Amino acid sequence: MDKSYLKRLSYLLFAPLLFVSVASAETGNAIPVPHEGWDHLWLEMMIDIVAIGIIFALVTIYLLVKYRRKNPNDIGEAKPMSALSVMGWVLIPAFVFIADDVYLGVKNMKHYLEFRRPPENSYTVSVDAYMWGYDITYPEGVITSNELRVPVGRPIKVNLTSRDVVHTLYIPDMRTKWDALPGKQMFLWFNPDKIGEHVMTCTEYCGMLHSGMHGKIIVMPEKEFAKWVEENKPKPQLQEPAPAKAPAQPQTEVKTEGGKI
Ligand SMILES: [Cu+2]
Repeated sequence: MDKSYLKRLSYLLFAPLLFVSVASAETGNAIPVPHEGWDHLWLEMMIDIVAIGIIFALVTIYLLVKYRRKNPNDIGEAKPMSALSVMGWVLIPAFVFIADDVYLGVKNMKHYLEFRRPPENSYTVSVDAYMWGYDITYPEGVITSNELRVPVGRPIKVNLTSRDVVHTLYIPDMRTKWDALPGKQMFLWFNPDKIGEHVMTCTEYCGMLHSGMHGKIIVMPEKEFAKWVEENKPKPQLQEPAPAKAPAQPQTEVKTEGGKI
């Protein structure tokens, strides 16, 4: 086979791999927003599938029309193909699929690694799942049930466990979900980048009232959140003053009828 053809084919095969590595390079130190990344990846996947589907459909339609039987007596004849055209027909379509899969797979892995690596300045809360709700403990000592309040723009790490059976903490708007297992500490994190409310819910069937096991996440401006924490954190107990010690009595002599004791 012509060597220059093979050389050109190898460029064609490896160029997208270079593109993949550039696409997956880190883009700076900004805190990632995983839910935007997942949405972007989903959109890209849909566009790729549609584009590839249209290209393949057009080629198929073209071949069907070009090689259709034009009169009832036509008998098809198989024209021998050159080795080059056989390789082209096999390798090019396969390569289009594989290159796209590799590209999407690398981006998927990048988002997954972000999703499992909470940023260092995360605000950390503990969530205890139980039949059928969530208890949330904040680092300042505030405890809430089925309502997680968080400051906007700060990554939130959730330490997750369960008191009884297997549950899940699923936050659809944040594109994140993890199991809460009894006796085990799990975690997830998300970046609430806009003020608003979001649903959190259990997606692991956990008994009679599983469908009622949900709550909300309230993303608040930072100052309002700090005020809320201040108002709700446990107040230090006022200690009653210790009773003053009775002054030492001067020793007196007790006299009895019989004289001194
Ligand atoms: Cu549950």
